[in-house]
Amino acid sequence: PVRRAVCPGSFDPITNGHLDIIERASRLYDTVHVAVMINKSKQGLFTVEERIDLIQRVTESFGNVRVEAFHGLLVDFCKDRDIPAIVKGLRAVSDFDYELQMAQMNNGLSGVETLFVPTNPTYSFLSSSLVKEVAAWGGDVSHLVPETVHAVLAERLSKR
Ligand code: COD
Repeated sequence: PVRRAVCPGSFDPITNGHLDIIERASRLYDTVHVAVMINKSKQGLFTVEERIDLIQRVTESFGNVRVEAFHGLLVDFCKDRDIPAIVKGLRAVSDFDYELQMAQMNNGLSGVETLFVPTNPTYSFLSSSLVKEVAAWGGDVSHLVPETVHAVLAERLSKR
């Protein structure tokens, strides 16, 4: 049987921290679905289509990653695709409270399991929002996001 997992998130935009978790998941599972949440109440820097395009470009070489948008409950995304496992990165204890709550809620809703991968310490301080803030003020984020993302980010912020 095909072993599937999902890496969900906002990915606005994808960072090296996200990419590290997706790559590690892609070595453990046959197919990894990256699920990009559509959040109508929160406008991002990138549209969902742009985020998907960037993720596809930077995960293409892994060979087993599928990138899709979703709205509604993550457990429904999992149910529709027969995905039994959610893979999440844990950066610090501060992530743990909320992640544990979501994992338990999702398991209670549908039986889906959540597996936590400890973040590569190089990226434990990294988030999409900090990358955007630092880049917006001209800080160097080239070591924090894939090259493709860095180029698009610089172009996007220069137009604001
Ligand atoms: N290193 C490693 N991993 C990282 C890093 C990093 N530096 N940064 C982020 N990650 C991983 C984490 O696992 C994180 O959870 C994931 O990437 C996504 O991060 P973001 O910031 O892009 O996404 P979030 O936190 O906005 O995503 C939240 C979800 C979309 C996962 C969540 O809101 C959700 O499941 N929503 C769907 C609605 C639903 O089902 N709600 C009920 C939940 S119980």
